[in-house]
Amino acid sequence: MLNSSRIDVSAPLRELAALRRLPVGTCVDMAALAGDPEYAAVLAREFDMVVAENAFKPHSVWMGPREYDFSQTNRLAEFASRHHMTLRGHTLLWHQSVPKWLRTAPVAQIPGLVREYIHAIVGRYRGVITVWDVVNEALTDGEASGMRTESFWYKTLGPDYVRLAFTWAHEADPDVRLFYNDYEAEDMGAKSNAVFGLVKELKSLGVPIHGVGLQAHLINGWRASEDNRTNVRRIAGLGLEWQVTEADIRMQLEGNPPSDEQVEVQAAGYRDLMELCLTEPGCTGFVTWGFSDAHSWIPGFRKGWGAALPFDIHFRPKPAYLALSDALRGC
Ligand code: 9MR
Repeated sequence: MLNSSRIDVSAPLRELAALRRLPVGTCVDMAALAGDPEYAAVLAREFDMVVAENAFKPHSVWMGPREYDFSQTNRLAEFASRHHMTLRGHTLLWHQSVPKWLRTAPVAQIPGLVREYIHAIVGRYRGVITVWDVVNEALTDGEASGMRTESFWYKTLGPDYVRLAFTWAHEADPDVRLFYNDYEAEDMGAKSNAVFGLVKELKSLGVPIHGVGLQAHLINGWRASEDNRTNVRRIAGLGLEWQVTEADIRMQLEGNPPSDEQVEVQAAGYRDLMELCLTEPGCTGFVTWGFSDAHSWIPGFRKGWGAALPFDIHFRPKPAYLALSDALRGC
């Protein structure tokens, strides 16, 4: 399928990206990092920024009141430091990551506990984590996109919880850059309007917010459009940064290997996404949600879909990798 002689890995993405002053990152599966030396080697070779796929989420760290398990987070921080990588923090408050024990805590205690937790984890990685996704996916899908009122955080901390979370994170580390992160907000539309409205309001209230994470979980065939440009320009127009935070481009496989055509179409999508970041104002990072098709959330969550990442299951670079590399080289 691949003509590997076309693919030049002599200049890893992180070297090319450094010349463009763009951090290039990926999420890390801690089990793969511990168990697969090839995974660790490709990760260290290609990327200069890492984010934990799951290890920094509250349900992984927050074991009880004032009880934190930093063993995995420390491992990732050590790996990042050893390989001269920066670390993104993902995430402080997400409706899908609520520690079980917290659900039965007295409601009156929850704001205090959350403030303590945010102080503990942000404080612990002060000066190490450069960007935090403070709040993840607070907004609903569909035409009437608005706050997820069913979220545990909304219900226990109140409608103002996004502002509170940013304020608490800033108290713990006044230098770390604080992001709001969401999916399907790359285009112009109801969801991205809601994201824009939320961050604009936070900015106008003087809340310490520095950027917007656009996850970019995309479907094969996606190409950048004028809408994407309009959308990121309006974010940058608020004086905010934006980053591509969870890029992958999934394709429908139904048990078959991807066709040559599918991987070429995918490469064009990756190239467009990187070019969007390189050519529009405000983009300060490009992160993929994994790098090898051997370790990706897609097949487990979207039956029949996969092959969403720039390396195949054997860690061989795909045309998508070459496309990212070409975009970074400006050719
Ligand atoms: O890829 C992650 C998967 O391994 C986890 O089981 C899941 C739930 O914690 O989260 C996935 O990552 C999500 C990310 O944290 C937020 N945006 C959507 C990502 C894919 O579902």
